[in-house]
Amino acid sequence: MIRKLHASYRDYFPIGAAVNTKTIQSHKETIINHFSSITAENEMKPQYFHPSEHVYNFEQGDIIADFAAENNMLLRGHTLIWHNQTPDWFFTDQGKPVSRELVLKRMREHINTIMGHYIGRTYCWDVVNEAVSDKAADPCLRKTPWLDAIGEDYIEHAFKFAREADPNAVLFYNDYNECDPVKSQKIYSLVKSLIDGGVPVDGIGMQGHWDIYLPQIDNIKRAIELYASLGVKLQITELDVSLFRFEDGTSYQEAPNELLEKQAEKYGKIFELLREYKDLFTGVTFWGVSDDTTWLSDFPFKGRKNWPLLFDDQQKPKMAFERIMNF
Ligand code: HXH
Repeated sequence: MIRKLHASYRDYFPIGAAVNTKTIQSHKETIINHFSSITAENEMKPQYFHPSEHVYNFEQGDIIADFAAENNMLLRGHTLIWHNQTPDWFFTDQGKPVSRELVLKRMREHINTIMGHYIGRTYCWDVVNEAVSDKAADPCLRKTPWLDAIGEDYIEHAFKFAREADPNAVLFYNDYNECDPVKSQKIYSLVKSLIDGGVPVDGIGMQGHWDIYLPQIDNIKRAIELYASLGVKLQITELDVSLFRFEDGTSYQEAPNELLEKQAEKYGKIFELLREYKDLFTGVTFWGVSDDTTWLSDFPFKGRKNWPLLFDDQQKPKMAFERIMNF
């Protein structure tokens, strides 16, 4: 008898995983057994969808959307407006400086075409990803080509275009380091000013790229309460719990048991907290399926093996899985 993760959380929130066109085959059983929602790890980013002006490539995204539909899973769209994995053509005009109007027009067409293609299949979208700066001293908005080309109102335009493209999609602002007291305040201010201005933001996506030490549960709790005070929906959109502090370059061939125990404990506390706040959360998504394919084995150190997920390299449930299943 398989104990299914998503079934255990049926009365709480959908449980998702980031997948790609390879893992939906190689990890099919694990995905179907334990998750009720999927996100494309890369295939639904601007780079893939919109490689050059008026050229769209939905092939890879459709494979993932078909997999979701065949298996009755929710599909989270990730992501429309971002400074990474976005082609340069958006911000160029045959060697001339690009005009604000042209970039806005491209943004609208981009959002319209992509959301239109997946209408009725993606129930929500990360409309804008990672627009807030990290450092206390920096202005709230990260310096990006979108900001440079359009100005500070690029975010409100993105959300308005998104609402227009698919009025039923739940629209998220998504970011990382979202529990850091400085950054969470900036994210709060940004979303507050959008909502106060009547911009259609429905939710805040807390990425949740965490580790066994940080953020502390108290900071996660504080961030949840801060964001919830805006009256928006919340999701954890990219959860993983690294065995290493961000800047620590230590590497191991095997995951030390003592660290896996700490990880199980951290996951246990995180899910205890999320269950407590179940009325606020409309989804919790892991950034991968099992440890053999995690992005963290190439980031921030190329080739430094990590074990941040609930399933091991053989897709077997880890201690962390047991911990969040027993409540
Ligand atoms: C997420 N970014 C993205 O939303 C997701 O699409 C991607 O697949 C993986 C993670 C997390 C992230 C944010 C900033 C960042 C790196 C990852 O920037 C740094 C780059 C180098 C060093 C430190 C931070």
